[in-house]
Amino acid sequence: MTTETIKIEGMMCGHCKANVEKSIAAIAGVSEVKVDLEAKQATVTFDPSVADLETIKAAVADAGYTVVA
Ligand SMILES: [Cu+2]
Repeated sequence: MTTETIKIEGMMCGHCKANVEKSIAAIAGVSEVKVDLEAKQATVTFDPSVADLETIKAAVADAGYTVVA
């Protein structure tokens, strides 16, 4: 398992937070996701042999938010 933190712009409220969490949690290989609305970041724990950071970032973008790092 590996844990990565990604910075996300565009999350305004608890609904956005839930949206991002749901989108990331739906990816195969992701075991845990925590979104911090105030810090504008998501901390994701995943199995790197199944999921990768690019897939996770793409899911955030697909949900309508901007990955900045
Ligand atoms: Cu919102």
